[in-house]
Amino acid sequence: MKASNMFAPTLREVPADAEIISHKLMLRAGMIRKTASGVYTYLPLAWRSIRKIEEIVRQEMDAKGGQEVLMPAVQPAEIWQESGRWNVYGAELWRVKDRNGRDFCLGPTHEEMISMIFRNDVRSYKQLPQLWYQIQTKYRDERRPRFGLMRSREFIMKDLYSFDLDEAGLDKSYNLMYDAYNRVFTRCGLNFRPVEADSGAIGGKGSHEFMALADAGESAILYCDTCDWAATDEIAGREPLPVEPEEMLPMEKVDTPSCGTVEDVAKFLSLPTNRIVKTMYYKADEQLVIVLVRGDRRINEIKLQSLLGCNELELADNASLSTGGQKVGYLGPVGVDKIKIYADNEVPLMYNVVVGANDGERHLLNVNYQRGDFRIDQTADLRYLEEGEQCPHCQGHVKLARGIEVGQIFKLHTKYSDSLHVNYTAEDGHERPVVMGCYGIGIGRTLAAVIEQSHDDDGIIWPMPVAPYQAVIIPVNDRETELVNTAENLYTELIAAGVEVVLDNRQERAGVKFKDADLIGYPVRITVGAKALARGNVEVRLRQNGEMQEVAVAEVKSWLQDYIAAEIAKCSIN
Ligand code: 9G3
Repeated sequence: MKASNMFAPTLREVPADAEIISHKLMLRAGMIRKTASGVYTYLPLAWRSIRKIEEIVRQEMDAKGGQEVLMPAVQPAEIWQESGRWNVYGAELWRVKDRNGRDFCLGPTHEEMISMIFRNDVRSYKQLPQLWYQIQTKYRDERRPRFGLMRSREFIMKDLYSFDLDEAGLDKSYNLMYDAYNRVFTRCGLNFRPVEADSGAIGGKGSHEFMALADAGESAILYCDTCDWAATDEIAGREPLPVEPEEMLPMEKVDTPSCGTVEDVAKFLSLPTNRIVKTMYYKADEQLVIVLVRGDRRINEIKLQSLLGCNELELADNASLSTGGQKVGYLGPVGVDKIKIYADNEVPLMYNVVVGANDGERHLLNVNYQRGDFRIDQTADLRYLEEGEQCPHCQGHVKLARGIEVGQIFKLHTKYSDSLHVNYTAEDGHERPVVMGCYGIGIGRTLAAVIEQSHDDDGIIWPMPVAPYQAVIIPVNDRETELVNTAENLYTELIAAGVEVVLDNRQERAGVKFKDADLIGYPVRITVGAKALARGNVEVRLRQNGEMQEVAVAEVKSWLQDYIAAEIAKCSIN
């Protein structure tokens, strides 16, 4: 490719709405352009990298027995009505009408669609298992699209669906995909961790998210600094540590003026916050409930909502607490009879705790659940696991990291086979529901994550396997014939050898070409200059560490082929 013709509109500055580095760099390197909020055009450089990521994905899906299909993006409302999801999703489901006014949606995912295809044409157990996947554009009308390709309204996803005879079959398919995902992200040069994930609203147990570690990540991961345990902060948890028994002291009511928070009360009473029990009122589908958690912990509303099984969950505002003149900050469980009380697992083990007195600006000291001072209707793991706690699996310690979710795998069990009656005829002649799994990879997100993890102040540093081009040749001027001819001949030789190389033949100063080369992030920069050429050499510079060396013109091709092979091998997996 000659730079004089390459469409890569690089920028010195970026629009203010680009907040994270990958978004800024993809705009500045002339890789993407915004067409509408959350809707992007992939320009040539981005599209080359996207296609390389897709090729890696295809190879690994096919290696596990995946069969590639391409389903429509436009989906008839009927299949979503049959699965019961048409009314579950709100504005995020991108609904459209056809010329006859019939309802469709632009597919955000394809469980319904793929289930119909299976239901229409697969009958016998002999045909199972089946692993079907596609790489296709998805639509989700996000309320707040941002961060470029990280959270867009139209995005490319690889989604694979597995169909098995039974749970044992699903476990096998799930493990095949788990392994395939480790291979895909390793080959893309990503630093990632598979983490146990909340299987969310789509039901079924068993889900892992593949997180690319990055400070710009929207997900919080907790992992152990010693063993390979890792989980999203939404589900991470551990058994309560054993508590030293104490003599239960007599309950006592004390004035605690202007102590609205746990910290205020702890300071006023010169007690650590872990001697206080926080009392929070929530409205669960309009029903008031009380949640108790140790004073130094945070309530995990994902776990709470899952326990309560409610659709809406929000902290009760003061207005709904006006019962009996109670004040926020002075609420407690003692003496409460009508409202259901849920407590985190740590609470019933505590001794001589402090709670709000439900009586003006006062607190109760030495409250003991084990003495019956207050009621708990249900105890569960309702808190966030905190950084620094002991690992749930070993003596190591919990660390916190941000992550970009680039892949997610789910065990669906028979969620869709039940709702959509997707059955097969078993060996014994009985109809059985097929057992499903679904497995997604965000292709654009993977590209963005690579850039988040691999850049410097000058621009992108591409891992070789997903670089848009592998090398750039820069003649330092366009006047000296020998210099220009050497650059041209080298370019022709490398193209003939199958090296993905750009010749920067623009009428620009060398400095501009060097800046663009660093911004775009070509892994290798080959500079053709008079001094080195006088010695029969060109200068080769590695983008990943700035190392420079002279290589004889005649040696460049083999030197480059070896370097490219070595860099790809660094990202390969056994
Ligand atoms: C919707 C809308 C948004 C959605 C969904 C449905 C997420 C939805 C979950 C999944 C599960 C897996 C196959 C590939 C991997 C992920 N957002 N999910 O079902 F209607 Cl608007 O998509 N699907």
